[in-house]
Amino acid sequence: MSKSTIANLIVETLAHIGVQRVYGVPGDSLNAITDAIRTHPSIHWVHTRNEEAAAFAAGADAHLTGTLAVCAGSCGPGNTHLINGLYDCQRNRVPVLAIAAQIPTKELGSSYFQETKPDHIFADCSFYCETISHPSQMPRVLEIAIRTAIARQGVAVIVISGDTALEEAVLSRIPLTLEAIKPLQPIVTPEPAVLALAAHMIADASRITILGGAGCADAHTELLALAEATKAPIIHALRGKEYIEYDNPYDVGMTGLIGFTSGHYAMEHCDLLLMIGTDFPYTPFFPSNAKVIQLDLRGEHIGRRTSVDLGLVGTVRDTLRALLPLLTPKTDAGHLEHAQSHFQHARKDLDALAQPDSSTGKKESAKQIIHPQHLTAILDRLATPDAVFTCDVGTPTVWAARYLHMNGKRRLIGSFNHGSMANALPQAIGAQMAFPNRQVISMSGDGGLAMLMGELLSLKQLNAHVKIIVFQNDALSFVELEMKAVGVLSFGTDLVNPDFARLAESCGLFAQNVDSPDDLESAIAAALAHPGPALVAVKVAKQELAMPPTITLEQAKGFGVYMVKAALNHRGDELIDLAQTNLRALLQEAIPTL
Ligand SMILES: Cc1ncc(C[n+]2csc(CCOP(=O)(O)OP(=O)(O)O)c2C)c(N)n1
Ligand SMILES: [Mg+2]
Repeated sequence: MSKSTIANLIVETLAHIGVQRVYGVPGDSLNAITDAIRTHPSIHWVHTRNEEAAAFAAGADAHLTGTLAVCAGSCGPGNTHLINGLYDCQRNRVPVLAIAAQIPTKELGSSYFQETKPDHIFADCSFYCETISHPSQMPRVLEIAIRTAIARQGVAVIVISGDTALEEAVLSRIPLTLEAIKPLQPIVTPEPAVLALAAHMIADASRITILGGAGCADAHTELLALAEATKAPIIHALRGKEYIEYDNPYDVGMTGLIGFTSGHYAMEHCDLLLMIGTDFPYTPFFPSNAKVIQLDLRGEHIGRRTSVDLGLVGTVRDTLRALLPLLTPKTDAGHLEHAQSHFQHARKDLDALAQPDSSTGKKESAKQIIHPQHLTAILDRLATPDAVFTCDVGTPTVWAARYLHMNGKRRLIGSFNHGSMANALPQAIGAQMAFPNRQVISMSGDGGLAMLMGELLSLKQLNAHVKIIVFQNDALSFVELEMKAVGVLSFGTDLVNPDFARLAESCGLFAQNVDSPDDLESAIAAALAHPGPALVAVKVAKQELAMPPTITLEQAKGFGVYMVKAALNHRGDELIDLAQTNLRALLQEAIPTL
């Protein structure tokens, strides 16, 4: 190692544990760090147009590689731009280190140009946020930050002034190795007596349902063995979709606000719910009359969504391995079969909605509507077996949840816990940088894309071959839907959009607009085949019904109130629009009798 500055030591340490990329935007206060990266042989600077995008991209990189990813922002606004993306990383539980540069040390506390208090502003979106104010703290503070991000699977922030980064390192050792970090992922199981209690409860139950989440990531085999032994249907939370849904005969879909009927059915009809590695947040969707066993590595999560009869603290794979031998396999598959047939029915209905209008018997109008379900089904069919999908918060998340098929190799990344718009494009950038040869598809909302549209420029510059599919409904559609569901008139949700294809072309992308179902498949195929970044903006039906097929009385009332209000306000056109695009949804996704 060359004679080191603190900045060199930081970069050298990161490279030593395998970090290959640092996402960010440069700035005076970051100069020492960016210069150390410039001169380093194995670590690369990934230049985004906004620090928020850098944090989102680092999050996706960490999600896919399973290892630490790093982003950086200069002092003041460079820090504050990072925040939304870091919240997403923290809540997606991915290990990300943020390097937050600070103003010159001698100016601290004087309300200097760009001065902020990083330890305050990052406190809520990180597990660790410390300032390196003297060379003697290095490399210890950095090591603790790295270990915290990996051990707790979240964000750690180191704050450092430009002048401190330029100081000579006191210690030049780099003791941290990947091997030293790996044991931080432990094997945890509950004690045998608690497992025996769980086995008793399972033996006593006659209709068991499993709700699985992202905690099942490496436990597909064990989860299926549990379902087989208990004859239980498996519902997944959205973050569990990529790990649970594939090769899974017990899968009965998703529950929650954007889930579908079979998920609700399996939940409502069980007498024992097994929550496995999930922090599914929507209390009203839990069963009202069932016992609950919850398994989670984080004991503090147990019982925070619904009351739990037995909590199991442990890693999912290891705990299930310990529990399975204690179970007497059940023989009555009645509950499972009911749930499966309900699922097949719901799936058939959803798949029918993914057909173009003409194939559902609807009379062809002069200009056919493109249903977003149809678009997503085409995307699902044409994407490669190991494609990485990212989906924007808004209706693209709904369509991804319902129409993308996971297979154990494909990946799905969203902002499923933080729920931030504009996540898909920057996450796609991170995915593509981590896996340059994999197909990466960003399912972008027109609102979401516009929010971080500068990142279109990053694609060409970074040679990132991301394929962007814009669900162009000229609205903040999901919010409109939420407004309708509570009986509020749409307000502030219209979008006046540019010609997306021309815009993208001027950013160096291969691009097309599509407004007819007849052109859809060829346009998507051409974009996916293009050897570079590409965008297809698809004019999709605006008022497509995305609410769960199980519409609660409250929600149904809301729609009713909306219609009355709309009529009173002479918004007949909107009503007709809603009716046209949703008629078939309302007919085909009949409210189930639970
Ligand atoms: C940063 C941020 N601002 C606002 C919201 C509230 N919100 C949720 S979905 C949505 C609309 C998204 O619009 P678009 O990207 O066009 O997707 P669409 O639902 O229209 O398909 C909004 C405004 C949010 N989740 N995140
Ligand atoms: Mg939109």
